[in-house]
Amino acid sequence: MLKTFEEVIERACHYGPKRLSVAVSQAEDVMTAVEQARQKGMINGILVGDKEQTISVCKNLKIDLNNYEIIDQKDKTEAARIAVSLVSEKKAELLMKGMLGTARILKALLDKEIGLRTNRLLSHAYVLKLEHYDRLLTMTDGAMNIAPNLEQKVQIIQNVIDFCRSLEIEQPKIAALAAVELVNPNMQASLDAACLSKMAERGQITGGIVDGPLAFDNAISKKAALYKGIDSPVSGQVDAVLVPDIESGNIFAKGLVYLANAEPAGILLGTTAPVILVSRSDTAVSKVRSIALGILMSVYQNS
Ligand code: COD
Repeated sequence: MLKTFEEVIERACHYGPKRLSVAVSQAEDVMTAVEQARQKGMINGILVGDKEQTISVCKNLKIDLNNYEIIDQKDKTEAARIAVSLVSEKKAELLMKGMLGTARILKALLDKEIGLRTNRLLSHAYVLKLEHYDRLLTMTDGAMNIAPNLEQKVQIIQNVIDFCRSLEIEQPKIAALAAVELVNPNMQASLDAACLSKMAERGQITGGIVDGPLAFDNAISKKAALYKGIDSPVSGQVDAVLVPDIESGNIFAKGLVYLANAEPAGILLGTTAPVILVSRSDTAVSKVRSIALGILMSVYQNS
């Protein structure tokens, strides 16, 4: 089980280099991350974006563009589509969102002709390393599915179980979060969480242990759970949390990043190939970590 980003990066270096297609490359943090990942032997890059601006950014950063293939496309929507197509045509093994809005790249990914759709729901996972937690904590879905219903939550959980397995976690422990740990018929998240837990018990979700409803304190702390009389197989050892909707997930992750110094990594799941998807405001460090996660997921998908 990989417990830190250092371990994740070490493993990704071992599996690299993989071909990475970058959608809209002309940004310093994007190019800094891509170059660091290249220098570590994780990737070779195909840069799709405004060539003139990419050259200028790389000149400032002293990055030698002879190590890259560049496809010139100034229009961001078109650049996203080209970068996605490179992956669907198997000219690249991974995709990375560069300097463009999330919804724009998601639309290209969902495109019936060029996109990276599978028969699964696409969902996003944020991976966080927190100072006082002994392993990586994954949260889903705070970036793609706006208000998932139970059926969609089943798929989001299945995606995150597979992702956790790419981190060499044999039986990932997933908490379906709500505001309470008892079912309250007026709180949909608690009803869904109870169903998800039962569905995992009955084999309708496979490969991991799912428990819920759990409030976040009971998920993350065995002591808090026991204090409330809850004996949960996931408490205190949770690998991933399912949040009720995009707002709760987004606020959860950004709260930890800005108030608890968590450095996030982000990846899109359920696609034919992994998609590195972090916020434009996330640092180059986050982006390198996300590339590393993408490589592990790619290896897992193709194993
Ligand atoms: N997985 C698989 N297929 C999907 C998914 C999904 N998660 N979402 C939509 N589809 C398919 C639909 O079945 C349909 O065939 C097609 O895609 C279009 O569906 P729409 O009309 O619902 O999709 P859009 O284009 O209106 O919206 C899709 C988005 C992903 C853009 C939308 O859900 C969205 O805006 N999500 C939030 C993104 C965001 O702003 N994140 C910011 C946080 S960083």
